[in-house]
Amino acid sequence: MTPWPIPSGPGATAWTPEQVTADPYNAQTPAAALAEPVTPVGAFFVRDHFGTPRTTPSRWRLRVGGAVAAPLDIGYEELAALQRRELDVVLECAGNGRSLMTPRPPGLPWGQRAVGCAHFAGVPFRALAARAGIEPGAVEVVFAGADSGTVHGLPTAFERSLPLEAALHPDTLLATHMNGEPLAPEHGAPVRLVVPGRYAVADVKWLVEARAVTEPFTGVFQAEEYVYAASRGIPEGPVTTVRIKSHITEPEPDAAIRRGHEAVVRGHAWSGGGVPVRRVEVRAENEEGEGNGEGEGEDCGREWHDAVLEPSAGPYGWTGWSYRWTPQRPGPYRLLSRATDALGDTQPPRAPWNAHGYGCNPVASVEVVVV
Ligand SMILES: Nc1nc2c(c(=O)[nH]1)N[C@H]1C(S)=C(S)[C@@H](COP(=O)(O)O)O[C@H]1N2
Ligand SMILES: [Mo]
Repeated sequence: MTPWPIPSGPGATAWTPEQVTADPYNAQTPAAALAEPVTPVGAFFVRDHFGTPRTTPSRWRLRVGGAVAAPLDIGYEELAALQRRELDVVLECAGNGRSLMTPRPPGLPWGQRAVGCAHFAGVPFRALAARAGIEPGAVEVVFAGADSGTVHGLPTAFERSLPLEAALHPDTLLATHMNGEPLAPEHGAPVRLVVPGRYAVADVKWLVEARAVTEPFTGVFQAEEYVYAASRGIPEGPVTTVRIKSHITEPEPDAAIRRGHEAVVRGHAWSGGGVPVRRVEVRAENEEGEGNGEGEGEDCGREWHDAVLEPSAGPYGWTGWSYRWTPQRPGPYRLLSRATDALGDTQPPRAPWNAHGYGCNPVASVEVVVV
């Protein structure tokens, strides 16, 4: 494995996620850590439904069965010896941003920081599928975690399925490492699934079973939770591909910016399905609808300006962007960012609403004051 640089700087090791619920533990990435190109593991958001099952690599086994010619059972050492792949991947909870929706749908009240970008290493699931020999009648693969509990009064394990073509995609990984370190317990140690470009509910942690099935899976986390339901204007069905989104990591909310001085507006943008980000635009609005100070004739703060994009960290990582802003007039401002991907999908002006509060990707905004 290539070593991965651990972010340095004041407080880098002290970053801890901001707790949203204690039991099970759910926490979002702190703002300072989100500004890093790669989110440090210790600061990375955590989404657990049932708590963290503990095991060790030496006790861990993965069963591959169901509609296969030759079921197999593999241990950590044997898995780790197979050909590996490394990818930068944005993990975003489908419920990220839910608290921006009105009325607020039920579910964890995530702000906009149930997201992070990490460098994962692992073995493509297809290598094991090839050994086991998926039978022709199979349509999906169900992936199961070691965790279980009660949902809607019924006992259930954490299980999610993928269509065969997604399960067998060369970038769908049985990940063992995150940012160059063996997976941490809260992020699925010793092995988790990573399905780049899909909402992170697909990334089953503490993976213990993969079974090929001949009928679409209807488990609670597939057919009841993590579905777009009662959507206004968007197709209903399971959450799959991550929607185009950007966030602003600098300046921070309520920052004071000096008039006539250049300030840098900065953030990341990402999309799903391996589709690259093509454009990020920034707009500065003030109360009087004034322009952003870049000269006369500005369209009263209603204009979008292209941000400069950094080289992306591969098809599934995020893209850093920046925009240099020199405000001329004092007062409160709202800075907005809007990303567009190579398919032309762009962030909507307002949070798109659905009953469970998924896929919330409105233009990002931060309020600052020019002094
Ligand atoms: N086994 C298991 N895998 C799981 C979950 C879970 O509760 N149990 N939560 C899922 C959800 S909804 C998300 S958003 C991601 C979060 O991954 P992280 O905690 O490593 O950030 O894990 C997914 N994988
Ligand atoms: Mo999630």
